[in-house]
Amino acid sequence: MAEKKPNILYIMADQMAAPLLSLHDKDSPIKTPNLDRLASEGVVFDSAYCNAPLCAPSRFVMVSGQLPSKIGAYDNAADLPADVPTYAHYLRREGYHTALAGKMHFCGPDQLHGYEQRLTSDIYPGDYGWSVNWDEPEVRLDFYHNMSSVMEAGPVVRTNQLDFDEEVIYKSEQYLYDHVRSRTDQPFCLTVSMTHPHDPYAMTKEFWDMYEDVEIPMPRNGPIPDDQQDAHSQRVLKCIDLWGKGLPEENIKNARRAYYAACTYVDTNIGKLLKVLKNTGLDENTIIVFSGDHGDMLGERGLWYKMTWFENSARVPMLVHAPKRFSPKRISENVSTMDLLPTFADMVGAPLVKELPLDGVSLMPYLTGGEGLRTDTVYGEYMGEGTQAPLIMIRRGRWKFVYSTIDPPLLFDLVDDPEEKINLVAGLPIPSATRGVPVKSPANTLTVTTSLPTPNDTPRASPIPERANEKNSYPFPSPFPSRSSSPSRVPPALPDTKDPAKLLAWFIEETHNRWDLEKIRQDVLHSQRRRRLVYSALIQGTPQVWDWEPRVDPSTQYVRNRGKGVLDDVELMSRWPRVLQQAAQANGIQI
Ligand SMILES: [Ca+2]
Repeated sequence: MAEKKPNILYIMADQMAAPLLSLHDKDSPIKTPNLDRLASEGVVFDSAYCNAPLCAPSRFVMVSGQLPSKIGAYDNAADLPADVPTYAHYLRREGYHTALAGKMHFCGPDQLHGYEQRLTSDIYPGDYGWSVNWDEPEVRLDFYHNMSSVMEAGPVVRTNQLDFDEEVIYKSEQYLYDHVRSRTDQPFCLTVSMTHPHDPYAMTKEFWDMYEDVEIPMPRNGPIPDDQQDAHSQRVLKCIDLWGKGLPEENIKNARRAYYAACTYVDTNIGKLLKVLKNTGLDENTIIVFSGDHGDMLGERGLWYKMTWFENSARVPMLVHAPKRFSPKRISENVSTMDLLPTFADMVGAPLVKELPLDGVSLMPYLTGGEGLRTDTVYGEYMGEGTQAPLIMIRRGRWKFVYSTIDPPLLFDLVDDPEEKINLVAGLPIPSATRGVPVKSPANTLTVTTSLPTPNDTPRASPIPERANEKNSYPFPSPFPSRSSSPSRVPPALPDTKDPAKLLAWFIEETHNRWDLEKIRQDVLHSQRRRRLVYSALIQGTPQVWDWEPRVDPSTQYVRNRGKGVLDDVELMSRWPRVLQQAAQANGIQI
């Protein structure tokens, strides 16, 4: 008999910063005993990144294995096309029951993207209302973060997010019970996606009190004066309404304590799922994967939330637990959540369709220690709020390179400077090879010729009094057009140098080979305008609702007179272990 295909339980947290967790930092005060156990028995990726430090774009990349610009994953109202293959499609083709409990932030009419069953609705809107608007970058939209999450941090009885995650975990537990009772011949891939420890920083007293006697450390890098922040961070500070303002230390500590408590809440929920796996026997053949969509600056460098490529914002926890298949180890090379689709496909033996585009690379060589491509490279793209042009990131070996056409580039040596204090290319001239056609500030280069809806036409948008600082825009040259339409997934080898000027030239060369940043910027603008127009129409008249509605058919639940059989049969089928099985086990008989 062929070996049974493994189940996959993929657990996600939202905004969980890898550098803060005890999973990745043994000195962390954050209490996550279940994750710690999984880590000690599993394969831990200590340098795992998201490919877009914002919720929806990161998740779309994660489910599809493709970079944001390939699939239109620009912001938190982007529409992932229904014909983009996801890991759910690949596994479902292989006979898997694919299900999603919790958040994935799909926007648009397809709210499933290959998941056969979605157990809950999403926590965020499924429409285009949160589109970013680069035509009017000075307008601060009402859905942008502000600092109320920090100023109001503390213990609570209940929140919107607790409503959500309690349902997510309950439905996930129930899914596992249902699976073992009615679908044991079919493998499952269940994605459990919690919204914690995402802000607001508010958690129940049960978890808040667990940090009563814990010294809550302040950020390692305190606030940087606004005018000394890098150009992108300056825009983010305006975006989150923190520009020119400070935060009281007490509020920062409360926010961090509540965040720690929320991480423990996530861990406790993971413990609940592990318990069900064990009690049902599903733990024998289930690969557990844990990761997230992005991190949280949580006050580092004076920044909060995400939207930047700094470690706290961009690095995500990642572990794979299947001790019988993959022996415990730590992986220090750079990987990303974009690699999960080919990894899941590898795990279940699903063939990838090689004619289809894919940017991720299977992590199986790291898991098994066997042969295979190890790129040690992460590519990232960010086109959401706080930007006005694509902000790309290349993480390779010890280096992290961040580039856009409107900001001075950043280069950090993560080995010598893990806290990213020194921009090695600050003030260096841009290599001559890149001096092409100068561009004006992106906000000014495009003329809107038709009367497109602006955020003021949509509900609850508000202009901010302070205009974006024109000094934020640098007259850097436009990159050359892409030299290769489909760059190889094998990245170039690192040059044997630590000379910042040489590294800058090398990374800029690769950037221009890999991306046509001006074309991407135009695509982003067009996508934004399309979505603003469609959204402004769909909120008129009878609203068109795309929010997923979990289907519950009461005629198939519990005890009914039709369909499920008589009362005794229903009780028998719903009981686990089954009475006969229990009797056999008690007598040591295999059935
Ligand atoms: Ca998120």
